[in-house]
Amino acid sequence: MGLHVTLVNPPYRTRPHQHPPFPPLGIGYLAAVLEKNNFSVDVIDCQATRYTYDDYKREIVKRKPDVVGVTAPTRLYNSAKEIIKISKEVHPNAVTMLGGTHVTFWNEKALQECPQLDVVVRKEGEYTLLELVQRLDESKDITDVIGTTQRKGNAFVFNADRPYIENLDELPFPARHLWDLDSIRQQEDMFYLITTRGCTAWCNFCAAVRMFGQRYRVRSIQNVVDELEFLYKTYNAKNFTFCDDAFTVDMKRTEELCEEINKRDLKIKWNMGTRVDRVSKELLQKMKNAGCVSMWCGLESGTQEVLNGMRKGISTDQTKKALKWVRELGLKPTPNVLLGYPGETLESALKSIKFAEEVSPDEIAYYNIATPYPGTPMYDEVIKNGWIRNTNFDDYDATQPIFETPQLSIQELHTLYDYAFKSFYTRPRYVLRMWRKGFRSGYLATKNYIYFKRKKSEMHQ
Ligand code: B12
Ligand code: SF4
Repeated sequence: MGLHVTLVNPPYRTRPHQHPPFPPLGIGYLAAVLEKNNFSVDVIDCQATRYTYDDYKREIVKRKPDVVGVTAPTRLYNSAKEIIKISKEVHPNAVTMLGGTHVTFWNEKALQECPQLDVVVRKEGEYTLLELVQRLDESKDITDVIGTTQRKGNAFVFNADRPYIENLDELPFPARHLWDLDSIRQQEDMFYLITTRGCTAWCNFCAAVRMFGQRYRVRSIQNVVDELEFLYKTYNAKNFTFCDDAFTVDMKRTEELCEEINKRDLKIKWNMGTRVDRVSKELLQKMKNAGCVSMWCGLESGTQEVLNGMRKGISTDQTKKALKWVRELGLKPTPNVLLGYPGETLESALKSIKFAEEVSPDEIAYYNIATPYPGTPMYDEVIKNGWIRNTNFDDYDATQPIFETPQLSIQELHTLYDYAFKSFYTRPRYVLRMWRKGFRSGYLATKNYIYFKRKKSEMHQ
């Protein structure tokens, strides 16, 4: 056995995400590739275990890592730096690495801001991490490994990007066995997987497509259903979430996937997210027949000019049509609305809120505040115009205004965000509709109604 690697999911420094924990697929894939190549790996998932930094320190003292790799999307970036600092303090000889969506576009800055950090891995990480670990294992120099940014004296070396993995089938399934699945499943009995990387669109606010590329790379249907079947048979898994950014871009492939699920007689339920312009009623029906129960989608805005400004590439008519089909077929829709994109006015934001209520009047609506993630054109625009008002990445969870424009102030955005939820959940017709769906739905809707009615909203004043 060669070097030992510890991979870490940092804790939230403030306001934990409300989502129940599950093995993050990024760390799962990295670990699986290392294991396949006979390196020993363990995972410290501070979110799943609810570890504080003190708990992490106690835990990392017990382990003997030669490499500590930490995942760092924007919201966890500050926390990831803290984890790197503790790791180096405890194991000064361990090589420390950060990877993920934030540091990919904040690579030199991360090295500047965190003296204890040795290597930043940019974009897709599996083979870059493997090469780093292999070279370290053979005591070879790592400074020219592609896909990384590193120190060289007082300067930085920005090595070329690593080409994307062409054949995703060659990756092993995520190493979920490194997590305490029993405890995770007690919180939510759901298995997460991803079948594609990249997207054909190029929305201005999206970090994912800048990470994984504007080409839609797909796993074969056999390979995807093998993973489903493996989880079904090994863990008796029945509920799945596909984390793909746009699950149905290749509609023919989605049909084939559904056929294969049915052919193998997997009695499963699943949900997925996609673009509203990449579904048809026929496809949705086939998906339902294969166990699909719900669909989330980026509705983003009810105003065509704002949608065009985002380069979302959809029309409000497409959204109306797609959500009508979803509802007619009895699938659960979860439209996501993005409030405050540059160019948004009070009027257009209110129109989006009403649009969401019109096209998807029951179940849930999800409102996000436009957040400028490094690496996106939206971030560049916000910085260039001097609109940024909050640079603490702990707050970049899309629930708080981060910037203001001449059209919309921070205060107005706060008010709009609160109003959006209040407006959605305090419609008497909404509560009635939800009671028609059953006791649980009606009860929750009533609870929400009372909660939001009591909440003060300046929009009504
Ligand atoms: C599933 C998902 C979630 C899940 C779980 C997140 C998770 N930890 O996996 C939940 C629902 C909790 C979630 C929440 C949020 N999410 Co989210 N989510 C996703 C989604 C759709 C898939 C993630 C995934 O599994 N990707 C596939 C794996 C293989 O990729 P990966 O995790 O990036 O890992 C690879 C590389 O990054 C790298 N890597 C990562 N870590 C490390 C570490 C080391 C040491 C190395 C070497 C390499 C490395 O190698 C990995 C393998 O190739 C992505 C979009 C996407 N396509 O990635 C958005 C995405 C990650 N989410 C995003 C956002 C904005 C959020 C929220 C703020 C949204 C919100 N309103 O609450 C929160 C923030 C939570 C957080 N912890 O940051 C943005 C992140 C932007 C950014 N700069 O951080 C993304 C990219 C979506 C987008 N369109 O831009 N999300
Ligand atoms: S459709 Fe979704 S994944 Fe594709 S670029 Fe737009 S936001 Fe990103």
